[in-house]
Amino acid sequence: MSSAMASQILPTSAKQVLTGGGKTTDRKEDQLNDNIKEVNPESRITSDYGVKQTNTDDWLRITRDDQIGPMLLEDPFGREKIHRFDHERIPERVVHARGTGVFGTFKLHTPIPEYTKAGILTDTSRETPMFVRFSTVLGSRGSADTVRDVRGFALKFYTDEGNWDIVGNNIPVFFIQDAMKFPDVIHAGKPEPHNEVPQAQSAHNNFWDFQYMHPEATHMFHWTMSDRAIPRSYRMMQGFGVNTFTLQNDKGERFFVKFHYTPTLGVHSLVWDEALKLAGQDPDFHRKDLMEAIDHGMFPKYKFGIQVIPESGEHDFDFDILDATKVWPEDLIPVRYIGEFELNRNVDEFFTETEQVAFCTSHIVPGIGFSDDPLLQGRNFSYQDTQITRLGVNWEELPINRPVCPVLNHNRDGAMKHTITKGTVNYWPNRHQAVPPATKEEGGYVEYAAKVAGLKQRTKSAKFRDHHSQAQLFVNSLTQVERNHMINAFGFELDHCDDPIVYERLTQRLAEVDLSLAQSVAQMVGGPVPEKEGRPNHGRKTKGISQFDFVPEKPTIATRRIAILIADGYDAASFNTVKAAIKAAGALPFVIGPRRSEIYPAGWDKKPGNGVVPDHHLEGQRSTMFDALYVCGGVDASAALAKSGRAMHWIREAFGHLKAIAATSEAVDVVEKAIALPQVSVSQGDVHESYGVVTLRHVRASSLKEAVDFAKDSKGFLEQFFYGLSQHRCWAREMDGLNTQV
Ligand code: HDE
Repeated sequence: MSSAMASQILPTSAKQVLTGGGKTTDRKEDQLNDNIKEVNPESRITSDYGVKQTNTDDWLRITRDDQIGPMLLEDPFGREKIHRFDHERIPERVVHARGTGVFGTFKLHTPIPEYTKAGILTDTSRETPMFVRFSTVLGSRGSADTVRDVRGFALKFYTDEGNWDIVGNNIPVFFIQDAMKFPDVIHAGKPEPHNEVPQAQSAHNNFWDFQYMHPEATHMFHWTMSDRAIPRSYRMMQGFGVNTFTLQNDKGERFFVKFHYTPTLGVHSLVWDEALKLAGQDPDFHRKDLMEAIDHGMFPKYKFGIQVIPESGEHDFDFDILDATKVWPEDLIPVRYIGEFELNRNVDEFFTETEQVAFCTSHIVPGIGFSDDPLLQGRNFSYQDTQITRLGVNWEELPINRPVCPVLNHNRDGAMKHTITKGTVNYWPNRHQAVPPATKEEGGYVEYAAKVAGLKQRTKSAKFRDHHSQAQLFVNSLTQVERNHMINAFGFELDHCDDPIVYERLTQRLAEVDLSLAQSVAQMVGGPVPEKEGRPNHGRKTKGISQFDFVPEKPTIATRRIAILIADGYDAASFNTVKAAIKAAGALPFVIGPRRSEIYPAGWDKKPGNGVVPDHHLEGQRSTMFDALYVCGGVDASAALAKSGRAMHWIREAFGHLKAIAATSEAVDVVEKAIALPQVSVSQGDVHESYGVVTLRHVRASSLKEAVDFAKDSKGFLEQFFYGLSQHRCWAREMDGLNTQV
């Protein structure tokens, strides 16, 4: 095999080995590289114990006169191959089984020594390597990415003082206040016990039965019925540590803290119909989206922020700050952004990195501590325990989990121990003074000396019993668009419950939060429509709840996927201009034709090289996989597209999913045929815009001069098209009821 051939088929890491590899600026990457098996043109298949094999296809067997005889148990290679295969699977995570991971780097820009002595939060010269795993909660490892669910957003910082994990979600609150309820909420959400239905869905009797029976879930289930539970991309999703942690400074003072991470691309979601379709059309949609962006060098970035409350302020609020079913409203406690992380490297191997990565909320570093948040306290027990079941007791020696700082102690043995510790003693204290604990001055972790006194009992403080105020705060803070989506989400979920007691009671619970919401849902799903509010709505709102609060300051279409529809006879000038402009704006153009072989422009011979080979064909992909659509003109191309039911469906569906659509010359007729465009609302020269559909009718570029003219004309056209896309979706289309043609 030539090295050129090898570099085509080998994974990135192996390519690095072939091309010399070398040290990077990332300590974790260097450490991982030491574990990478070298693959080079001289590599040959060996058994696991190192013997080169000549045949890996035929089991050793008896043959006679070209007749096949019995296989021999003796064959060590045959047995090794099958035995290894039989044991390839490890238990999937009991929750968050479906996920994807990437590497990244954290950089601090604003040190906070006033709150903490943690090096990662005080030293701006550091670049801390990270591993991040995104996940859904309920589905199995093979389930679809776009289902309605909470998303896990777990961070592992490989700091100089040890690993620090924030095992967060994309929703800032949780269903339960006490870890002891976790098996119940998860059992209720997972497939039902009698038939293992449904997969990766909360739309079933048991889930909603539990939500009603367990009122502390009220706030959280409003979040999961909002658009937060159907993100457009992991790159456009917030993350939250959810639990209340503490920070401790050099003076020994302690502060309560919540961690936030906010994407620079804004917070955006799919629309529900699109999410449903994608679950079948491209179950890997989110993981592919993330890998694609990183492969293109479009590294997702997130601002890292903190909300801080001094220890003395613990009881200053009408909610308990240790209650994970409550947010700390941003109007009261603003988020202060102190750093940024970017995700910049895809894994080399999914199993050894993403599947074997293991997070623990209990993994904190000096300067960071726990609080008495009862959910956090339980989590601190659970994660270490689950990793032992999933990966074995030596899971922290696995390359992906290993800290970048020295690890040395007297823990020993257990299955699959890798490291070899020299020395004659494995206990402390010992006569050699070998491996003593560290002092504070040496960077040892010193627990905060908290005073604790009280009664031992199974109860929580009174503020923990208010389950409605923040649910109201959430609903009140949504925009009309978001509220409508939430009503439809409740409608969908409760429609999948066939036990009337489940959906009837749930709508009664909704009336304790917002009467008109409850009425709308009850009308959709059946059962008595509540007439009276269960309790008065306090009417308060706060920022940081609505996704519209996170629109990037400067409109951007960076990283967005734009489909360009063409057919034979397309107009090359407009095609080239628009495609180049999309790239220049940092977005990704994808050419879609009736076939994935060369498509020829108007006025050119159908000779290889004169046209363009599309990235996909109309049947191979769907509009759901793109953020916007440009339909390119040309007489023959437009006639062909207008005749294609699938092309019509692409346009209609993109319109129904509120996406920006643009068309030039004859393609304007194609778009108008597909969708009943309402009256043109904005018209600027030849450019017309109506409900996010931007058209430029008079383009003809049969000559160079005309092509240049088009490039000039297209300025307003492209600006409007791109602006529409930067707003993510055309909400006016939905508000005015025009999106029904999906
Ligand atoms: Fe988890 N959770 N969890 N969880 N969780 C796990 O640990 C658990 C909770 C979260 O990408 C498990 O390694 C308990 C809240 C994420 O590998 C397990 C309680 C939040 C991930 C576990 C909670 C999370 C997990 C399963 C209630 C948001 C995926 C596999 C006290 C802040 C991490 C594993 C990854 C995974 C237990 C509640 C987030 C069983 C007992 C609240 C992102 O240990």
